Amino acid sequence: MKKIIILIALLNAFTPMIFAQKNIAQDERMEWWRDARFGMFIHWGLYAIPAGEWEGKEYPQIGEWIMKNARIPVAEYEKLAQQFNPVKFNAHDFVMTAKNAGMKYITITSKHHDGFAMFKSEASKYNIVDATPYGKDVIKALADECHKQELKLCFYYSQSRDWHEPNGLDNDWDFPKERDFQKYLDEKVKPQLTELLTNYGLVGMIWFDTPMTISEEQAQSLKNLVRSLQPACIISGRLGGGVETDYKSTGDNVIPAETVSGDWEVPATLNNTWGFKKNDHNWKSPEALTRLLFDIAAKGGNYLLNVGPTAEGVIPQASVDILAKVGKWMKTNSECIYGTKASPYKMEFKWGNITQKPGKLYLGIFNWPGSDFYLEGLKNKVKKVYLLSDKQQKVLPFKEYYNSDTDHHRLKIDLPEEAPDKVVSVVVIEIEGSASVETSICQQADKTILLSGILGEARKGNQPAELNFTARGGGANWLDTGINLTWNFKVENAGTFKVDLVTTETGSHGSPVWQGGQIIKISCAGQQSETIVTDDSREYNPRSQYWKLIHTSAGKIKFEEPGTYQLSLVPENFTENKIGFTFKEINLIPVR
Ligand code: H79
Repeated sequence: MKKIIILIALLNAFTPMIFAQKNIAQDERMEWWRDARFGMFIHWGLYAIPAGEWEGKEYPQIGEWIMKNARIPVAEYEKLAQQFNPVKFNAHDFVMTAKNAGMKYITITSKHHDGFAMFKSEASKYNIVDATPYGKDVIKALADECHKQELKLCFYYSQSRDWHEPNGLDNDWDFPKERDFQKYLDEKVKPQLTELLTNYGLVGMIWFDTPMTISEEQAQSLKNLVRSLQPACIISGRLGGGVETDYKSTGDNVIPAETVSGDWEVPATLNNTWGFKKNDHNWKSPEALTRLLFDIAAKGGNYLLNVGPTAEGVIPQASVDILAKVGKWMKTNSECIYGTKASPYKMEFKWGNITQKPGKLYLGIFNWPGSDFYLEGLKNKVKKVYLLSDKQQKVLPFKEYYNSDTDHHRLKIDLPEEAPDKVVSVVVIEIEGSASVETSICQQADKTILLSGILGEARKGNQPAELNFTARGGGANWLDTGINLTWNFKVENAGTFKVDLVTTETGSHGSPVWQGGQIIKISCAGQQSETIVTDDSREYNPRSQYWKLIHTSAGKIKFEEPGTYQLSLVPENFTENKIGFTFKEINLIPVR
């Protein structure tokens, strides 16, 4: 009997609907997304009206959180709907802004934490068609335009937080008492997801966010619903309940330090907010964004970059202009982004990073070296080298070196003196076979030795310890006494080297201000040095993707002869309020 009931339930769940022709394999579902690499996030909702200010007070945090940050009662916040009239909204403009930037998909907030639906919904009258003077379904207009222009349309949907509903999570100012979360899932979330996956054609993805306490069973039921309605629809990384999704999402604005396998995406802001804030003009530069796009692709991820339209329905001009500049670079260089795979190396380089396609490496050079350029550690035979921006593909001279003592490969390329592109110049290397690289740390052509934090081995006593890095640096748990970080590396040319200890500004979420003053002990080749890390008292801003490298001189080391050496770093006096040590790397620089 039980089996029959389960069977019926299953049949029901998979009742063929318009888009549910078959079960689709993961690879097939992810194909367009893996090729795309670059998408547009749109945070648009009622929060665009207050735009960061409530009752004369400005709120410094992210704009779409104003309802919670100002503890606005539902009855007050709801009234914003009566003012929401985005008459300047034009779906074509949104889509063209994305297309001109080279973006291949759009992910728009269909319902954010404030609970307001930007689409027509039978499940809740609190939606753009039924509750605003505007009265039109902007999601429908955007869906139609995306289908016409062959951009994938994806929906952000806040599945757990809903500050409008007594049974949704996280509104503790109107609804401090117990809630029936399951009832909210059944009566709002599931019906609305069904609407989104039924009324707007093929949906590229549902982007869930902030799962909070959603259970495994509840999350699984949302997943089943999406799968049953549109098997080709991707489910993003923040569903919750430990349920497997189609890819992983990094933290907001968090860029990994190294190449990461599998499918993942960085959701990121253009300024310091997602939803529009009238006074936030802290825009990232097009140059920085272009480099981030390349770097994220090189580490194996997608970049989902946000715009926050105004209450009138326009994307801020500053955002449009910045994205157009990224798009200008993409027009010449998109071959090194679309459909590429992560770098064969684990680490980024001082000069930039690498993407690849079968038989080709794309070197994205941010810091142009002048004429002599060296790529260390590539084992493949090189067939041809040229600039991606050069339509003629004029051959750049190159020479391959191999040192059998150290088993080290080095490729020298003669580049033009001047960078072809001030932001990211792309050098194409055609290789034989699939890319294969050395994993050991070797001395570079200029004789420096780079000990990246991420390549270090963390130990507590003799036990392995965890390392935690993002692009801005990191380290081990420095408060854990007995922690040390070691590197093994090969020295080809002996001599004396300066030890350059590199950290980045400020600390972690727990200690927002850089304290400085920590003592770092370094030992290598029987020599020891002790260094006090320099103070830098700027504020930590998790939404900023800029950081300053702080160089601290940590003495000298002499290598008497070539060979394999070990260096270890030991933190000495870390305490709760001295944890602001965001470690990046150590450079061993030859003293001439
Ligand atoms: O949709 C965007 C954000 O609104 C959402 N995710 C991205 C994609 C998001 N939800 N929660 N968070 C991000 C992180 C929450 C940060 C918080 Fe705070 C810190 C909540 C409370 C303290 C920022 C500062 C918001 C309120 C104060």
